[in-house]
Formats: sequence, structure tokens, C-alpha cells
Amino acid sequence: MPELGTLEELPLDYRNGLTANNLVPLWPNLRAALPYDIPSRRTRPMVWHYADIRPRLLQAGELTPIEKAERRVLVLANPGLGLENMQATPSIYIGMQLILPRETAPNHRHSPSAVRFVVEGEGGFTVVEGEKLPMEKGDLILTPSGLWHEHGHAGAGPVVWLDALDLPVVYSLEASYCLDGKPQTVRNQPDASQTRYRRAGLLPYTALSRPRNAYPLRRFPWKETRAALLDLAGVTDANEIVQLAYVNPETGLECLPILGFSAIMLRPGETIRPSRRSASAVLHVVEGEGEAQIDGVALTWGGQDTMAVPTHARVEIANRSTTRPAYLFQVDDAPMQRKLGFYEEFQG
Ligand code: GTQ
Repeated sequence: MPELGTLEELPLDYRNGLTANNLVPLWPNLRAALPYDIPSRRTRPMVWHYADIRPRLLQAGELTPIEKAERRVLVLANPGLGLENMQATPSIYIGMQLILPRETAPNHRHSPSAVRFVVEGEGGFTVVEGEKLPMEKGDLILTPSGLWHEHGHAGAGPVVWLDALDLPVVYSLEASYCLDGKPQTVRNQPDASQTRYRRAGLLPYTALSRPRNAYPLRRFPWKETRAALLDLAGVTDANEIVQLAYVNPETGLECLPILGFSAIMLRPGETIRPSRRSASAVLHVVEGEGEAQIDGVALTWGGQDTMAVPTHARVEIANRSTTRPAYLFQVDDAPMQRKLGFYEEFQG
């Protein structure tokens, strides 16, 4: 490989002339922009323990009324990317949101897409375009780009969910913005998308003679996902990963354009070693405990903990229990990378 010229080798008046004209020589920066073999990554492999988040989130409930917060969220920020940038990975924003009984997180819509994955509590709900969606632990709720959404809590005790947004991507494109709305009129058809698209392989008949819906299914109940994983485990070889993708039932493709969502079951005593891949990811523990090695960094995880996986990382995840399965919810940016044509899985 030839040595490339450095900035310092260039005469000072030449460099000053470049700067004065808003010009930059590529060659001193070329290797940084296009490193050989593997991207340079600032994202740190890491875990946020729910035991560290939960008391601080509840404290936020006392310190900051919902009217002063709009969304009462503690953001899981990866220190490798700068805490102020609110990125768990370069493309994935993750927040833990708290809503207390009778509070409302007011109606709005924005250009980034969001999902909610319920962490604890009962009685929470999200209204998406007039449809009231119940939020039970482990449920995945979609609030895609541009759709009106507001949250409420009709039960007792705190409700916490994980927000995953493609905000870092949309923000970096200088395309992130929000519109404020009046409270929605709730239609008398709660959870209708779940009712219409109840089972894989069955669609409302009219779907066949019209263009595909962008976001037909808005709630994926955990009860169904968990049962489907258990069933899938019964027909999956020991050397294969038990993993289900959340998809748009009308297209069979990822349910949002930038971020992808899936659920993984680790069988009792199982260690999985997924192929190294170009996508970054976040893993949230629904149930179980164990260890992980992410690019050689050893992490310990338990219920409701959340981990960051950099692009191109070597990943190993072990279920510590030899009697019970563990369940993980995964967010990744593979849908965006596939669309842009550079998604890769590597052997070795
Ligand atoms: O609940 O709509 O964590 O708009 C960040 C931005 C949650 C929300 C976040 C949001 C929301």
C-alpha cells in the first residue's frame, strides 16, 4: 500500500489558500474515510442495565411533570458517539419512556419513524391515527413516519416502554421535524389492525385488489411472538438461530423503511454466534439472563437490559439458564442498508 501524503507536507500558504476557498485535499483524509477491510467505528459495545435506568426514570417522574417534558424519556446514549448526540448506534435512537397514571403524552407526528416496545406496567396505550392500541409487556407498537400518535395511561403504577427511532439518520439528513396536533378523536375500533391481520397467511380479501398498505399492522402482541418463537424452536436445528422478523403482512418485507425488528429465542443453555454483519443493532432483553461477547467486550445481561452492537461486530450471546429459554428483542438498521445496496453478512 503506498504511503499517502500528509497535510503537514503541504506548504502553509497553499493550505491556507485551500481553507480560504472552502477546499480540502482528499489524500490526507482518504484512509480515514475509506479504511481498508473494516469501517472505523466509534460505537462502543455496551450494556445499559435496567437497574440503573429504572430508579432514575421514576425520579424523573417526580422531578418533571409531563407538561414540562412532552415525552418523559431517558435516552440510552452511546458514549463512543458522544452523549449529546443521543445515539445508541450511528442509526438507532433508544429511549426509555415513563408515563404515570392519567398522564397524556400529547398528539404529534414527525418525520422520523418510531416503535415502542413495552418494558413494564399495565394500562398504557398509544393512539395511532385514531386507533387505540393497548400496550402490554413485550408488545411492539409502530408509529411510522408522518402518522399522528399520542400516548396515555388508564391503569395504576408506572408504565415504561423502550422507544426506538431512526432519528439519528433523519436528523443527519437535516430532515427531522415535528408537527403538533390537537388530541385525536378515537375511533370505536380499538386495535383494529391486529384484528384484521391476526394470522400469518391470512389477509383481508380486499388487500389483493388494491395497492399494498405501507403500515397495515400497528401492534404485534408479545403473547403471539413468544408462542411463535417457542413453536419455531421445535422445528429449528440446534445449529440455527431461533429468530422471527416483524414484517408488513401485505408485503412480507420489513415493517419500517430504515430500522428492522426481530425477536430471538435462546434455548436453555444455548450460545448463539450470528454471522458478522454490516448492520448495527440494539438488543433488549425481554426475559432471561446470560453473557455476551461483542467485539471481545464481555457483557452480563438480565431482564430489561439493553445492549449496543456496532456494525461489523463479532457477536456471541449465551443463555445462562440450562432450564429456561431467554428472549431478546432486536432493532437493527439492515432494512436501510439493504435498500442502499451495501448490506453484507460475513463468513468468519
Ligand atoms: O413518544 O413520540 O423517545 O417523539 C422521542 C421522540 C419518543 C414519542 C421519543 C418522540 C417520542
